[in-house]
Amino acid sequence: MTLTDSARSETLSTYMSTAWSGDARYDGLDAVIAAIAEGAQQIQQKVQAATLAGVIGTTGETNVQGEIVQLLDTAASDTFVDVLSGSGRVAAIGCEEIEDTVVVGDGSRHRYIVQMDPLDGSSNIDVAVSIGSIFGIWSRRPGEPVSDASLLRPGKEQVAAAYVVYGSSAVLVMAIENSVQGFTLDPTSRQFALTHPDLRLPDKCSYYSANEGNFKKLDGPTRKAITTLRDTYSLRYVGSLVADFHRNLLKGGIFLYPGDPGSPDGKLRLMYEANPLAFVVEQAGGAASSGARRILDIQPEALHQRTPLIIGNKDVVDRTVSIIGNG
Ligand code: AFP
Repeated sequence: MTLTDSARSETLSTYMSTAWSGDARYDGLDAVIAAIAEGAQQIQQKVQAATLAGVIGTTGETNVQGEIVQLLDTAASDTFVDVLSGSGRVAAIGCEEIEDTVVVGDGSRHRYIVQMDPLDGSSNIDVAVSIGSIFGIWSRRPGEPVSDASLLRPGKEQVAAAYVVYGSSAVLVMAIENSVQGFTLDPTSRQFALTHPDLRLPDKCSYYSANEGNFKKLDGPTRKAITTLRDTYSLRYVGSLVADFHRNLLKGGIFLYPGDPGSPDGKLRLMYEANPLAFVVEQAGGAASSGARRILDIQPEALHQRTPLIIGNKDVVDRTVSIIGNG
């Protein structure tokens, strides 16, 4: 992609000051996104200096998902809770690392509910592989007091979603209705510059991303779906959802983490991983399904629930879902 000078000189702050200016649906959203950008900068510095800064390793605890907590998981969770609370616009936060709802504020300016995976792919931290952060953003229902129930909203009600990849560069991708924009952190100015304006999935799907090591555990139809993809596309699998998703968004591809008879709901979290990325992919022209239904239509029953996820180019997602469903 060749960038014009005007695109490159646009920063996240200048973009937000004009992109939805005057649109009441997004009142105060700029403060929430700016908080995410601030937190992402802090995490990017910690990720780059991880070994040197002594943040590699585990806390010795397991999280609510039963997974080993890395030191950087805790640092990222604390950082994003801090900056989002400081934005003055967030009413409550749901976080993969925190069992209960974090209630931030109940005032009329506290308009947004944020659900986040503060550090996705954390088992990749100590091997210097890309990791990320993911955020789904809902408008609080007018007049509704903040409670656990305020967070159990289907993904289709999100007003925005964002993710950050901490890779060879730090990239923040933000979506609102019909618009997906990518910004790269300029290490000199410490600003996010608009480097990927108006992102759309390429028409051609190039890659499939799945944990092939799980193949033997899968049921027959899902195996058939995987072998069909294997026959057609190149395999790319990082093992950090954000990194796999970001590559497929830019290059064209499908990511799948299906359920299997032992874990019918798969591994990934509906509220922190599937919903935000499903929102992004749909605004970019793609699709996301659990295999049984559109991800964004699922009515959540619990904050930490899991879902199978099939996400990427719409035609390939539809074909894969039909093989899994009909097999
Ligand atoms: P970790 O945070 O434990 O590294 O898990 C990452 C993740 O939730 C997601 O980012 C990956 O796509 C997926 O799990 C990888 O899972 P497998 O290691 O089972 O392939």
